[in-house]
Amino acid sequence: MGPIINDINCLIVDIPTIRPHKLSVATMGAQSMVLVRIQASDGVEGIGEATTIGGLNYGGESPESIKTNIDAYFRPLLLGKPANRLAELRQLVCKNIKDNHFAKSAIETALYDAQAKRLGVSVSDLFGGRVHDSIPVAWTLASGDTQFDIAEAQKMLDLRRHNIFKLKIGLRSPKEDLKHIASIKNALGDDIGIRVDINQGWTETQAVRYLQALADVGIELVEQPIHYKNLAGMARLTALGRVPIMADEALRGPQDGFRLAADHCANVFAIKIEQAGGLQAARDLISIAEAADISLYGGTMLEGSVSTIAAAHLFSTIGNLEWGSEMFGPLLLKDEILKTPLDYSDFSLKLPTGPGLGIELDEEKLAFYTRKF
Ligand code: MUC
Ligand code: MG
Repeated sequence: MGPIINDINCLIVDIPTIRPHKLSVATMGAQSMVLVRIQASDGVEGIGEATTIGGLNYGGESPESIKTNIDAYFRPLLLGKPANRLAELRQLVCKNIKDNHFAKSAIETALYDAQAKRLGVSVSDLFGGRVHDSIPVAWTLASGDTQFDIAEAQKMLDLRRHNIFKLKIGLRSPKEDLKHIASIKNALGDDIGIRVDINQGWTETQAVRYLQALADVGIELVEQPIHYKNLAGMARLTALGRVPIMADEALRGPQDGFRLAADHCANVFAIKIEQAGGLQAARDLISIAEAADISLYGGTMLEGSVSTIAAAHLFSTIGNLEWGSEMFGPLLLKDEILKTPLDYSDFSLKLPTGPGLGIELDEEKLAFYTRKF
């Protein structure tokens, strides 16, 4: 008989950010990560993570709801089930639990970590193996202060950590945002790629009015400018062809991806393993994009190291990750819960070579940052 799932433990880990992180939906001073640890009868442990932005500011799942739902629904459903039958487990979970994509992703990541460790391979091997050993990583400038952002970007360039930047806009008026973008663009020069993420902060009318201005100041990509449900609007903005449009919040799994591709709602898909519903769902989404000639980008929910590296394993298997990634979440945090932090150098994130996710938790740090109820 194969290994069975013996236990599932779920904790919330709170770590402050290095500076306030300002999005159109929230200002973050800390990140709350839900860590899932799954123990199997063969002694193998798998780790997964579910992390969202600003409690319920970004979407329908919060750290607290994720933990409650894992403890109350996922755990009893999965205890005693075969730990190595990943496709069967995914079907069981999807049949019995609707939505809850972030929680599903944490559970599935832990199962993949354990299964890869069991087989002595890395998680990327379970998705066909790496095409890349490292992934380009953009940094998000979101302090809310133009001069601070410029200094931060210069520092990242000097450190050779990031040479692509994403600006969070949509909190201020479009005119103020345009001034902010132009100052940063002028300071950094033409060779540095700059994108913006509006996080649904604009109406379609504002987007019609200001997309050309964004293109004129040198913005290369515009992420989720309008409400995630306004797919017809996304299609109209994409058809304008003023600047490439990337879908983020609108992509909550393969079915959304299929609809967006069929209706030409975006030029680029931001792939997030949590928003998609897990590694396998994200892989399905990637295949839909590839079939539709939609470009790919590795997106983040500002996850900590566990989910960041899980996503990176999957992204390393993509032939053409045309727009790179933004897997910088751990760098936004004041401290790290891994024994060996992830390797960010030469403007990219290096994939670890060890089995599973290739990471190890620092139990003391974890205990220190774990929320005590
Ligand atoms: C998002 O909407 O893409 C990614 C980078 C960042 O600063 O926030 C996230 C979420
Ligand atoms: Mg986004």
